[in-house]
Amino acid sequence: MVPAPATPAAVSFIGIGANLGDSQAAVLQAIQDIGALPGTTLLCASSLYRTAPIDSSGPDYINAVLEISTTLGAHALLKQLQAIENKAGRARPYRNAPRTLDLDILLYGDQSISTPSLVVPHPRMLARAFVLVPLAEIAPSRVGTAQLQAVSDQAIIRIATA
Ligand code: A4P
Ligand code: MG
Repeated sequence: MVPAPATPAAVSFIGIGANLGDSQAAVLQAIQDIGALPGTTLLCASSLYRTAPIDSSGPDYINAVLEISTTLGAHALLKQLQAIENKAGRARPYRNAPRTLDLDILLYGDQSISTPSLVVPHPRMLARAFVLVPLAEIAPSRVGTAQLQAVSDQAIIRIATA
């Protein structure tokens, strides 16, 4: 029998956010859960950051960004991330509501994806310090100085290593 061809691994960046309950514990648990996904290796985790809500409400957020290598396709990865959000008790009462855990695919290889359920690169990532600052920490070549400058009015404080 001819073995199935190996799925090539893609490097992907995942944004993590939480601002309900024990947000720091939820982010740390999510990092473990993502590293344990099938076909997935955690390459790098940013520090944890405390950030003021942007277009959202409630307590400050805890945010971080991960770099992973995964053989999951982008839509399969999204499904797995949503299962981790659900395990953390994610509810969606209204758009941009405070949340126990939010996992966004920021980048997936060099792919541009535009489907009803998945848009990559994440369409709002360049407008947000809570994405760009942790991304610049672990992948400085992916974020320009001008991009960081453009979000420098948004409150963000590094609080811990992951
Ligand atoms: N979806 C499409 N593209 C993607 C993608 N690249 N990654 C779809 C993940 N999901 C993607 O997401 C709604 C739908 O987006 C999903 O069903 C999926 O198919 P959701 O997680 O249910 O809802 P959401 O989180 O409210 O939407 P989204 O688009 O993730 O919100 P934003 O724009 O990312 O804003 N302020 C601070 N300080 N820190 C934060 O983390 N987060 C938000 C969320 C607002 N303000 C914040 C923070
Ligand atoms: Mg989301």
